[in-house]
Amino acid sequence: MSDEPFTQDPPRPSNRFRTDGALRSAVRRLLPEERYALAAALLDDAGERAIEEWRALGMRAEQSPPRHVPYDPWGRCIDRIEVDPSWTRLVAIGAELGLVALPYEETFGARARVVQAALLQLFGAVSATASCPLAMTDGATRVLLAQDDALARRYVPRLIARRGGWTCAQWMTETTGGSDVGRTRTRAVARDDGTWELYGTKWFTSATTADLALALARPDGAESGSRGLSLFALELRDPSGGWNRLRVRRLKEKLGTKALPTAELDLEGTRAVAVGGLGRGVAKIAGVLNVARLWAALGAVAGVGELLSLARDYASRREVFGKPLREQPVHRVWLGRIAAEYEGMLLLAFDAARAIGEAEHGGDPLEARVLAPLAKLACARDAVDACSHLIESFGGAGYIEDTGLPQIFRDVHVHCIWEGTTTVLALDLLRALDEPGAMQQWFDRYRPRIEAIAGIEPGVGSQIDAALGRVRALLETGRTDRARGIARGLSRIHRAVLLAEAVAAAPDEAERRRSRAALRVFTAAPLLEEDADVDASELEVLAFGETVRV
Ligand code: MFK
Repeated sequence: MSDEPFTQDPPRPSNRFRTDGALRSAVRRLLPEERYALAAALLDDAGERAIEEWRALGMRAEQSPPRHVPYDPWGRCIDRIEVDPSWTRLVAIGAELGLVALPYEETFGARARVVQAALLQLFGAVSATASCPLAMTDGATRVLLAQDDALARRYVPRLIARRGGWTCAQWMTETTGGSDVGRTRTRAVARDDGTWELYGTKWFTSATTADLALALARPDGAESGSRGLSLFALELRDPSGGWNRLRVRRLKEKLGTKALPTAELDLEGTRAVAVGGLGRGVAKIAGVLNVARLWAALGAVAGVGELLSLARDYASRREVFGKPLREQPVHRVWLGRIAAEYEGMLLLAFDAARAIGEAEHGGDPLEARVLAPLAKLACARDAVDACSHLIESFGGAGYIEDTGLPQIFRDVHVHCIWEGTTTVLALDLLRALDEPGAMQQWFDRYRPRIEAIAGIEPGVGSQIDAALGRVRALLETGRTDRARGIARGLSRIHRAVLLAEAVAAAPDEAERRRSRAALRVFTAAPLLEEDADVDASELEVLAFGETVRV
């Protein structure tokens, strides 16, 4: 028996802009040639910094979660939320990188969100969810610019500042429901000076260290349901630095996102101003949701990309049964399948980033409206599955806390829930396609694309065509009980289209080989899993079972 001490060679992180071909080629394809060199330099630098600097900060933040200190040692109520300086630093680094500012600057124009998306791939998984306040700040900036000139002038320069700026939170969820926002109970009471006082409890407020928040409330006398809600902006601190009539009930104990301070807050007359006048609160805050949903899709993909890169490296180091894992055919096949799924979700999230950025520059609003929920629901859910496989690929080490691997898995899971669950997103997608003319327009757009694909990959072309026909037929039945299956099917169809287009656009043989393999492996699984013929009553029995007397 060997007396060698048992140690394992840990996976080594790499500069993912250099080692992740799917990421690099997506950026290259989506950026105008004259802008690619500048973006590549930024991304290469980010890839280097992620290896040690951001990772170390992220690990420290994860190990030093925020704390709520209700009283000082002398009994004074201070109600302070303390976060580790590493977390504050990560939020500042995200702002300095331009994660919030890029879409509002000139440099990359309508494709700025592609650069933002790529930076987020490198920052997202190692930064202890510092992306959360940045996402909401980005969404809030978009809403203020669209809804209220005066508030935009007052706050936007601070929100998009790369140094020393502000972050903005978004408060919707109450105990009455995170999805069913129409049940919001927070009241808004008018003051004589035209401002408002808010009274109520917000049950999940992420990033409670923000400077500004957008919150839904019901002005006294307004109708019930979501139509009676208005959107308000409030500064969390008063001019003396104390809370703006807010009380922290407690911080949440969460499955993941441990470094992120998520609180239950009481609003006790919090001073606020209406955004864009009264009314249409849900429609206004939907502007934050659509941007934050894009961030959620990208954040989920970032988790998969990070774990996949570590798993690939580990497979070269770890020996089993006399050979490195990478030489074991069963392991290669397994990682290859995950890599194909990763490439599909990466292209979908980047396509949503492209579309949203273009819509913000006067482009097609339907594409942005459809792709935001489609990317979020598909990438978030499928990332959990991929990350579950990936932590398994490390064997027991993937289940050990201080490898840092379980954290990525846990943090990815939040993307299925916040900013709308998969079901909410599927229903939102159906609602977007139900707008007058939207469904026809959306499906018409696939026609020329499928014809082009059929020219290069005939089998894939007809597979997509058949799946698209079935999704359309399901949509036309108006059956919301099948919303999740329809949405997932459409997302897989869209991914297959993007993967096929990537093959056609590959600039060289190596990239063509990789992207064709991704397409073939991805389309080897059915694009539409939902069986439209299953009887609803059978599903009901399976979902809830029957209680019997024994
Ligand atoms: C890295 C990423 C980090 C992200 C960090 C975030 C942390 C934050 C934690 C959270 O706060 S998570 C909680 C987030 N909450 C949600 O996502 C809410 C989920 N529920 C929904 O999205 C529901 O679909 C919704 C509340 C919008 C439904 O409410 P209603 O009362 O049924 O609204 P309705 O009648 O469908 O829509 C009202 C208006 O909004 C309509 O406009 P009009 O008045 O002009 O007809 C809709 O068209 C519009 N609308 C709704 N959803 C929209 C939208 N417009 C554009 N885009 C959308 N997605």
